[in-house]
Amino acid sequence: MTRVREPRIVVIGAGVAGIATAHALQQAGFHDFTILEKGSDVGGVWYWNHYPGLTCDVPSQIYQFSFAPKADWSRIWATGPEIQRYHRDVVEELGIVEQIRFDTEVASAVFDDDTAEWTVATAAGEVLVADFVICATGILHNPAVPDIPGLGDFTGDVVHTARWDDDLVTDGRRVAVIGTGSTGVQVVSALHEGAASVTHFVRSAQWILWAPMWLPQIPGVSVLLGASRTLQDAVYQLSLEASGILADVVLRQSWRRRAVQAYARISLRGQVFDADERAKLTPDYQPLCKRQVISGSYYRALRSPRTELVTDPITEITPTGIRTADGTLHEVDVIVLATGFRAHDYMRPMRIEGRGGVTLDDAWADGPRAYRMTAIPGFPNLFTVLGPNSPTGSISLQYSAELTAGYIVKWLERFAAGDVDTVEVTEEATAEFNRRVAEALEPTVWNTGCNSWYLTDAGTVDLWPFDRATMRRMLTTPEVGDFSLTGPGCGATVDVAQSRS
Ligand code: N01
Repeated sequence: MTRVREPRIVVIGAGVAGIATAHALQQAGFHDFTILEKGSDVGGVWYWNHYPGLTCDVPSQIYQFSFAPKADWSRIWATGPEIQRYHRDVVEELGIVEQIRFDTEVASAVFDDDTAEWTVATAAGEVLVADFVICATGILHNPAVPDIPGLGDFTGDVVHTARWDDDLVTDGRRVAVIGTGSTGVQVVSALHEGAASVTHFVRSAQWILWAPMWLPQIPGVSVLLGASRTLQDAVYQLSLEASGILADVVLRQSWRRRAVQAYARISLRGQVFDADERAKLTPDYQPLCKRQVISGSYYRALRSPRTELVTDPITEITPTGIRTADGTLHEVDVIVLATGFRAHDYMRPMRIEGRGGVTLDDAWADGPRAYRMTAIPGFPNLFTVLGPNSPTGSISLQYSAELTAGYIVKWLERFAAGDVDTVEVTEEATAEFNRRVAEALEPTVWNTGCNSWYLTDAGTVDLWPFDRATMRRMLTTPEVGDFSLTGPGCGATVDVAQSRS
C-alpha cells in the first residue's frame, strides 16, 4: 500500500506490551510515536516490583521478546533485576529511548468526533494530539491494599510488595507477610534467613509446584546461543511449542492435567511432613485453578524455626501487630502486604473518553470487555496490547503482545494509505467474541471453583481460553466485517459491518 500520511501515535506504557508495540511500529516504518511512561524506567512490572526474592517463574529462554533473544541469561529462571536490565538493554538496542517520556503519567485521553483525533493529557498538564492511542498499560499494575481494620494505626513499617522500599530493613526484625500468591511465597523464602522471625498469614492455601528456581543456565548454552542467531531463534520457537503444554493442561480436562495436578500434590506431600501443617497447607480447590505458584524454597523456609505459618483469619491490625480470630496478637515490626493487584483496573485511573463522549468507566461498568484483547466498541482508533482476556495463565505474554502489535499495525497501514480514517470494532463482533470466550472457559481449570485474581467482580474469568493457534488466527488478518470504518476508502462514513448485513 502506498503511504500518503504518517499516523501520529501515542503508546501508553513502556513495559513488555509497550516495548513489543514500539518494535512492531518501528519494523513497519512508523516513526511518529511517543511512549508515555509513568515510571522512571522501562520494564513495567519489572520496574515497579523489586521486592526481595523476585524471580520469574517462567524460564528465561521463553520470557523474552522473539526479536531480542538473550543468549546469556544467568539462570534458567531469571531474577527480577536481570529481567529489568534486559528490558533496558532492548530499548537501547532498538534506539527508542528518546521516544519514551519517563515520569509521565497520562491523566486522560479524549476522542474528538469531528476531527477524529485523540487528545492525550498528562498529569503534568502537557497535551499531545494523536491519530491513534495504544494502551499498553499492563494487568498487574495497581497494588491491591487490603481493607483490614486498624492497618492505618500500625506503628511499624508497612510495605506493599509492588512498591517495595529498598531502604526498608527486615534483617533482625519481626516480619509479617500477608498473602500467599507467587509474590508472598517468594518474599517469605527470601526474608526468612535474615529476619528475627517471619510470620506468614495464609488466608487460602496455594498449590505450589516444586522447581529448582536457583539453577544456573546450563554451562555452554550461553556460548552456543551467542554464536548463532539461527540457533537462538530455533530454541525460542521450540520453547514456544513446548509451552503449549501449559495451555493444554489448563484449557481441557485430560490425563496431562491430572498428571500436573498429581505433581502438585506430590510437591506438598514430599516436602511437608507434619500432618497438621500439611492439612493447613492443603487447598480446598484443584491445582492450577489459581495462577500456579512455583517454588523450590518455600516449604523449606516454612521448616525454619524462625518461620511461623498462621491460617487463622486476620481480624484486625493493632499498633503493634496482627490479631487473628483465635484472639492471638502476633506482634511484629514490619508488615509486608503481598496481597496482589487490582488486576482488572486496566488503564485506570486515567479518564478515557471515546466516541460521543462515552467514558471507559461507563463502557466497562460491568467489567472490562474487549474484542480479541485489543479493540473496544465506542473507542475508535484506540487499541490495547495485553488488554482484557490476555493469556496471563497460559501463553507467552511477549508472544501475545508482539502478535497484537502486528495486528494493530495492519490498521495503521490502512490509515497511512489514506484508505481508513477511523476504525472501531462493532458491538456485535465484541459480543460474539465474548460469547465464544464464555463458552470456551467452561472446561478450563480456572472455572473449577476457586477464588483468584483471574475472576472479575462479576465472577467471570478474565483470561484467554483458546490455544496459541487460535490466537494467531484471530490476530493475523483483521476481519474487516467486525469493524465500523470511516474514510475515503470506505465511502464517506460507510459502516462496513452494516453494509455487509
Ligand atoms: O498476588 P495474588 P501476587 N487478608 O493475587 C491474599 C504474578 N507474579 O502478587 O487467595 C489475607 O496471587 C490472597 O488470599 P486469597 C503472577 O501472575 C509473577 O502473589 O484471596 N490475605 C492471596 O493469597 C501472580 O499470580 C511472578 O484468600 C489476603 C494473596 O493475598 C500475580 O503476579 C512473581 C487479603 C494475593 O495473591 C499476582 O501474584 C510474582 C486479606 N485481606 C507475581 N487480601 C513471576 O514469577 C489478599 N490476600 C512471573
